[in-house]
Amino acid sequence: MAKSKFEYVRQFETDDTCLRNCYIVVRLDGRNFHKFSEKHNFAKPNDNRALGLMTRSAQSVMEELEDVVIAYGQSDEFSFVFKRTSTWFKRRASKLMTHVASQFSSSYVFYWKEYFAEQPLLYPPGFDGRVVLYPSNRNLRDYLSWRQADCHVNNLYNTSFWTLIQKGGLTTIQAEERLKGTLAADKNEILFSDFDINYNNEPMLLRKGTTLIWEKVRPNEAVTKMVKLPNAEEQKEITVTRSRKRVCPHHCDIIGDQFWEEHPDILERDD
Ligand code: DGT
Ligand code: MG
Ligand code: MG
Ligand code: MG
Ligand code: MG
Repeated sequence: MAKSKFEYVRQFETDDTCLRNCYIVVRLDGRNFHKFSEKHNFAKPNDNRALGLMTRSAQSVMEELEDVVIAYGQSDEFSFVFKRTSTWFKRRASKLMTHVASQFSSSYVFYWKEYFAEQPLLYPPGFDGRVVLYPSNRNLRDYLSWRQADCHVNNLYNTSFWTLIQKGGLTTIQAEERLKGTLAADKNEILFSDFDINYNNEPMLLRKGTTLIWEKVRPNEAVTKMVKLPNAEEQKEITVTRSRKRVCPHHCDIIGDQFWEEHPDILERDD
């Protein structure tokens, strides 16, 4: 077909192909969730409905898009890791990122009612996205460790802050003052001696965030299928084993080696 004289405008498109061999991480973050959480009466410091909805939306991203091997979320953010050999959308960063962001956002609205039965959705939420490439398993694990450490630091602070207010009767300004300059050990101590709260007994979901991975439902269920063999006229019944997989949430430590040793299929070899 003859090209129109307008075709040249394609050349203005920039190449954003992600470097080969790298894990492609797309991180989404809720836009102005400070306000969104206030307007929708999120419980402080953590709202289980909101966390559940984030996880449900991330699950939808993994089920609908190809090649996401692990996702990690906390607060109003979720990171999605595409396998390093993925060729989905020719590894074009903008395609991958926008598909993740739009699938996530529409799912967040679609599933809202399942999590916030009594609370109407007052306006359309948005999520920003970014793409980061990690060339080695160490870099990728350090990235995920960084996000989980962030979850821990923020949750310890927020738990202490809101306990001082909700149980200690302090104002927000007094609570901020009380926590100024405190280290993790000090916050643990405040929670323990003043409020009888052992931070380590707080729910794993809140301390560790949510990790989603693919797991086999049942070890290789056998299915009988009619197939036409390549050089035969008739069909033949054969038995194939199909491993059905499902996205499963974990709320465990992903900084140490144990999780990775227990799930050796998530990462591809470095060489
Ligand atoms: P941004 O990301 O720059 O558009 O602005 P924000 O406001 O989304 O800031 P960000 O992402 O650094 O912080 C997340 C906000 O969301 C923070 O104000 C606390 C709020 N948030 C997230 N999860 C919860 C929750 O479970 N309960 C409550 N009350 N607030 C939450
Ligand atoms: Mg932000
Ligand atoms: Mg945000
Ligand atoms: Mg955030
Ligand atoms: Mg199209």
